Amino acid sequence: GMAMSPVSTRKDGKLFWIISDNPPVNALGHGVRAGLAEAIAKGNADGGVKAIIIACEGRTFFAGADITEFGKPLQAPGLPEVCDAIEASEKPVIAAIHGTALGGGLEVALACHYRVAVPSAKLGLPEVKLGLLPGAGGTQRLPRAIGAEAALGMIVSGNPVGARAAHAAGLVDKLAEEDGLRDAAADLAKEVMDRNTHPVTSRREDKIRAAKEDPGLFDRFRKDNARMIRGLDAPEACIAAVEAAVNIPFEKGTALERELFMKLVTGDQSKAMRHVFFAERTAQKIDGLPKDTATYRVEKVGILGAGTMGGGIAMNFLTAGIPVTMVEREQAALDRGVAIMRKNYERSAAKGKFKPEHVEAAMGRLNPTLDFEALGECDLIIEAVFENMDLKKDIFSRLDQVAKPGAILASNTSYLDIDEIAAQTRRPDHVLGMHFFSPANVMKLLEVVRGKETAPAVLATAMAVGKKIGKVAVVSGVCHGFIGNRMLAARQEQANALLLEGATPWQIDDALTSFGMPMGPFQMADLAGLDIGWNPDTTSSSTVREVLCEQGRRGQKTGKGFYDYGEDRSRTPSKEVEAIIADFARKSGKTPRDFTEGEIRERLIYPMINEGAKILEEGIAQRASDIDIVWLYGYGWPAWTGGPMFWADTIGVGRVLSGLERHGKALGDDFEISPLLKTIAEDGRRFNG
Ligand code: 3H9
Repeated sequence: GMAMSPVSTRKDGKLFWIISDNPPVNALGHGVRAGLAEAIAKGNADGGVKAIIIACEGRTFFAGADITEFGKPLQAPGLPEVCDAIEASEKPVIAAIHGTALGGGLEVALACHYRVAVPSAKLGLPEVKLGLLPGAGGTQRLPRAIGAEAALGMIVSGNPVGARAAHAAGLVDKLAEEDGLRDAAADLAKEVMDRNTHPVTSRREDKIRAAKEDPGLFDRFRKDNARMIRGLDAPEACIAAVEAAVNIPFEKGTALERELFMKLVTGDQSKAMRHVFFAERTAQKIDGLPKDTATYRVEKVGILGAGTMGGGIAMNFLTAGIPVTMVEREQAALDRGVAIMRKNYERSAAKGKFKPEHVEAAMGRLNPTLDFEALGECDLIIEAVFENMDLKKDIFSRLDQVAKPGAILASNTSYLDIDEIAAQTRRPDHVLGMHFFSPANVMKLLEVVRGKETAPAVLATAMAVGKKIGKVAVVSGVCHGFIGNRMLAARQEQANALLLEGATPWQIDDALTSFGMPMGPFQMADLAGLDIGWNPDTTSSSTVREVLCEQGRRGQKTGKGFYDYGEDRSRTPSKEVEAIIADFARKSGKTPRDFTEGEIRERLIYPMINEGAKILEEGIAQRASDIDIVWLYGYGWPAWTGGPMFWADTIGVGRVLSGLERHGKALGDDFEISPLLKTIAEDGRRFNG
């Protein structure tokens, strides 16, 4: 009944307030929709009411439909009906917007006759990021409010705009003072309540006229954004719906929108992308740790090493406003590192991602020094020197000497045993791994490696720090390579074996890029440099990679590796490399054969899933969705498949098992199928619940 409704109403003279209070983000679940519909009817039925205002309590205006309701039977009223009822209200309805008016939230606002917002508010239609299109009239009303071209940009990117920009575009009618939203809404209501007519977005024609006269707009947009929308179903649906807004009547346009929405919401891509949305948030939760576990203050960060990783890691903190002391052993290395950081910032500024004055502000927070003792004042110290256990052990025992009591000591190691490193200190409870992914200032993943003795508060602090610098942090236990690189190694082993069995590097890479990965293992190797860990003094032609290095093919930086590279870094398959591989295979007694793309893909991806299952059964990852997040944000796994474990769920874990069994011996003498994977397959269950 109404008593439990998250929506309440209040009469204030001639004004009728409709207030939603549905924490945390005022999602438009069934209760809110029913409450809104009832309240609009009530306001219209009351003869004394002249204007209606919709506002929200808590941190935000409606942030969208309730995503947890998707995939379940709809409980009436649906959001499109609620929006239509708002728009059909005889009395003007004013939306009072703070926080984020997103998705269904902006659709409600668009159905209102007027919109007032505080300057800090953000407005957007992010449905595309969930594999959807706005399904409550947004694709039809937004173009009518701001024009088709601007609407395409917002709907297909899914990125919100600030209230000031929205005001300039005509999406917001009035900007309020930051703390004066309700007053401003009431003022506007009083100003308009005696007018005879009010703007009805669905009836507007003025803003879509330009697109009617320029029908080529849509194909141009498709072409210009081909890269961004590759592989995805939702963007094309968004474009088609906006095109309909321009060309056919509103009622027909909304019918098309509805049809497209239903198709997408029940499809695999949107299911996967909704999984990603919740997986990202679930990753923050640490088993056995209360949500309110106290954290340490991190106001000053130390970074040891000014190389590519150290510099990239430092930039995250500087950008977030946190001062960094960066220590190197030699002035030249320090200068080089600082110069690269500055260049990276300036490049971002040139691309418009950063204001020039922010470059100076960020660099101004950096204290580059050769003085190891300067780390003594830091709350968190991250070691980012090269991968060598003896070196790291030495560094951690020295860090333990200079770091202040309570300081957290973290290693950016990608493979090494954190417990062994922690044992070098008198504070193993204050040691953990913080593993960033290259380029560290760009990739969103942070693996937080929990040592045997890492204290809860230390773990919670590292997770909070990750969030503060805009990363998605995932907890991993200690093992060789942690979650991400351990699975990468399983894939690499198969890639190397496939080469000798007759698959070419380009076939192998293509099998992954056509799946949606940004690059394959051999493109990745060329980019990183084939000579990482290669020693010209001890090289013995024992792997294809060694032979390539011996012949001067050391990757992109030498113009050739597995591929040949042009001046513009364009990549072409190399006959020379094919000959080297064939020769190598012959010497190892292998007879090359042909492979289909499907077989290559199975050989590469199924063993990764198997490794993921082992990571789960050993308790290295807390949950399958954490593994998905690692691959999505650390390696660019395509979001529309939901990550490796969710993809396995989608195609069926049984299919993965039978594939692994079918490949049998080819997977290697040491290859073992994970007992967990086997059980899940045999029970017909899923990794992700
Ligand atoms: C849509 O609207 C479709 C319509 O066009 C058509 C309908 C017919 N539903 O992110 P946070 C939860 S599609 C359910 O940590 P922040 C979230 O899981 C929707 N739950 O906070 C988390 O739960 P927990 C279009 C939701 O301050 C908690 O709220 N809208 C929803 O960092 C806090 O979230 C979107 O895509 C939801 N819609 O960021 C917007 N939203 O605490 C999605 C959040 O248990 N939301 N939760 O882990 C966001 O982008 C961010 O949550 C927001 C706040 C920016 C609002």
